[in-house]
Amino acid sequence: MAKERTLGIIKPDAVGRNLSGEILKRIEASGLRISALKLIRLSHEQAERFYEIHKARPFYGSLCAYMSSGPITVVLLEGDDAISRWRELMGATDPLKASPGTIRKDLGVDVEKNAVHGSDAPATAAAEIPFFFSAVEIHDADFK
Ligand code: DAT
Ligand code: MG
Repeated sequence: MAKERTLGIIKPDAVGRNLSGEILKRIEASGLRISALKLIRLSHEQAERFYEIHKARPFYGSLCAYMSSGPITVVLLEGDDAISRWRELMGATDPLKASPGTIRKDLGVDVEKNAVHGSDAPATAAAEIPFFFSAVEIHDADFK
């Protein structure tokens, strides 16, 4: 098992419904470590940059409007196989298709307002983490 870092976002629908604590509780209960955390609001342009990979998809405009519609809680998660473990906690993109007990199944509203984001591979994590966090904002979660 490789120690990995991944980016998590608690999206505007979940922050707006006071679910940041519930989601952070699930993250901590899973054993993943939180090594950076903040509440921010993206501009529309920043959301467009973050989701640039989806530029050609029909939902891109709506996704960027939604992701800049309110504050988000952004976390850097660390642990063995953190990328796939966080994706498993999140569940499938569409809450209707997500497995029971996952965050999206339990807390997502629909395929767009699906409560959380997670990096999908080491290369994406490596690009997404510095989009939100600078070196001084990242802490060693194990205090070593
Ligand atoms: P994921 O967030 O599971 O990695 P993705 O990368 O395919 O999914 O898409 C990014 C986000 O775009 C997703 O969390 C919600 C939105 N999205 C995906 N498919 C959609 C669809 N068919 N209609 C509306 N929004 C969609
Ligand atoms: Mg994705």
